[in-house]
Amino acid sequence: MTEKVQAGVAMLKVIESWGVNHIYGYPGGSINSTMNALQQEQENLQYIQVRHEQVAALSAAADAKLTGKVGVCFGSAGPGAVNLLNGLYDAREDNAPVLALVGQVPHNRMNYDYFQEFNEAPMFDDVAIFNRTAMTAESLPYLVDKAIRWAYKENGVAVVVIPNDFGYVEIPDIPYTSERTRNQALPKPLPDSELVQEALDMIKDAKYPVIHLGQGARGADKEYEELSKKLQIPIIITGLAKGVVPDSFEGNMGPINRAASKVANELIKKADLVISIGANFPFAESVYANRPFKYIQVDNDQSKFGRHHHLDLGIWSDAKEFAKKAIEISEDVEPNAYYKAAVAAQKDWGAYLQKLMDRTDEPLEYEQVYKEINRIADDDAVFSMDVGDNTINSFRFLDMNPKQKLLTSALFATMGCGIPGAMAAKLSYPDRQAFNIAGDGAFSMVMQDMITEKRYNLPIINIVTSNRHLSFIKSEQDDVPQPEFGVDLTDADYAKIAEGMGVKGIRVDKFSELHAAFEEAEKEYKAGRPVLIDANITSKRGIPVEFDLGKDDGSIYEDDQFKAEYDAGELKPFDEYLAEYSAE
Ligand SMILES: Cc1ncc(C[n+]2csc(CCOP(=O)(O)OP(=O)(O)O)c2C)c(N)n1
Ligand SMILES: [Mg+2]
Repeated sequence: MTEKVQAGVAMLKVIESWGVNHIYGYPGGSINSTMNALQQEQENLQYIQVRHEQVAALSAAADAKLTGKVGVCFGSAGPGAVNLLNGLYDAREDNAPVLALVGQVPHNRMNYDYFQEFNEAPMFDDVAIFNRTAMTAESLPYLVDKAIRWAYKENGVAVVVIPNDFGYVEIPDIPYTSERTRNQALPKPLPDSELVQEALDMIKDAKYPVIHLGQGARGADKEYEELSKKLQIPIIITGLAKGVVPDSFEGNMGPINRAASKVANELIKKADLVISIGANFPFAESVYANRPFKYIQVDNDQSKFGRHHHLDLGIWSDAKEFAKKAIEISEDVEPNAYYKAAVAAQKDWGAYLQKLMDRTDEPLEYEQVYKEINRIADDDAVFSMDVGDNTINSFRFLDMNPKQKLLTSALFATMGCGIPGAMAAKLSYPDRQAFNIAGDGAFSMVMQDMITEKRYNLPIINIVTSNRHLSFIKSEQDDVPQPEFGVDLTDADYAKIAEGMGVKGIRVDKFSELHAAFEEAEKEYKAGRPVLIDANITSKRGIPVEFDLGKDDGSIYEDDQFKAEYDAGELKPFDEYLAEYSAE
């Protein structure tokens, strides 16, 4: 006779079979059969009790972004389900495979306007690529297996709604997983040599070519460094490609747009050819859609061709394979003025940032905080970066290499992703150092979950950059004719709040206290405990380098008032470098 197993347990066994070892969520009456199953499976699947369902979904999304493996979260019917949505949208926007289990009232209570009963399907329809309600207990494990397959296939969110009573029902204990057929990697598209040759011909004809590298090039750092040098083409990157080629590589000009380096923005304005490699970013319409450069796009997904700019050549290829082929069939380009000028300009930009980081006087500023982060960061650290000015500052000041990893809510850009990302990093990679870097606004959206760091002994280094403002939005208000309004924050002592949750909190008000604070924080996390540094910085704005300042011709770097405001006397327009090296 076939053995029996509870449907909820069978469902969890399917999830485990896909290599998942932890699951984030929050209990509720309508998900209690899953809680019952989690209790039985606790040796095989760790339940992480968060304090807000959005943290569960954001953490699951972060797991997936970090490891490529499906992340799993759950919430109860009605309010729990609604709270999940924020993190699920983050997963959708950043193409992260996530499974969300959602509670529902017992099936025989459905459609009677029962307590917390909602028609949940329409709510998840937009965010999910797979969205089903279990109709029988027997189908529950089967349905979850199918949902995981869809999450992987579409790199998106799969939702399974579970009428609570089904989870308790005894069903046949037979294999429900299809996981053993999973490890069949998709073939990588190889580039057509003729198309690569066509691209090389276009590069030869271009005066100011630029490679725009996205995270599709992860793992191809050596190849792109080589290609950049060989063809004398500077690289600009999308935000998520930070660390794909090391920041120390001379040809890496950093990201474009607002959270950018000066030189990357200048180069995109100058470019007559852009070669985009596995790159996605949300600002194409304003940053480069209407610029008159020629455009080559390399992507492993042909449906993405042409989405950012009119396409002159599309090459369906894996990013690394494209670089290898281009290196193989191209000839070396002689060192030229354009590449030299870009390298020199970027060096000066780097020196400018370093000068700001090296300041030793008061008051405490964010650059000094980043210098300390760089000082204590391991060479395979994970930086979970929340949304706000830290987006700009992390791109500029973190000194990253390809072994390290930056996590954020990139396209959805939700505040509150910092703690969930750092928790996911620590749970997925217990041996790697994890930072949460968040502004005071973003931190206070999810700070209750410091207690989750404490509960599970996740030694995370939490850094709060307290500037008592929503500075990122304040700057936006400053850039248009409107007064600042609603962007100041009432100050709080986040170190004390941490202490109240049993986490060591270190408040830093002065630069002179900063070094010691980081030393103390290091001791704490090395002892296996989370720690928080509340860095009380000023509300100073970093130098704006984005396009829409009305000075598209580079003359902003000749404006003494602008340069004085940002302590940037040494910065000069890119054309000056070009003139210098062309005259050599
Ligand atoms: C959930 C959510 N609400 C609002 C926003 C809009 N927003 C983007 S950045 C930002 C300010 C962030 O403030 P803070 O965390 O203090 O960082 P700061 O910019 O001051 O360094 C806001 C309100 C958002 N991205 N996400
Ligand atoms: Mg702030």
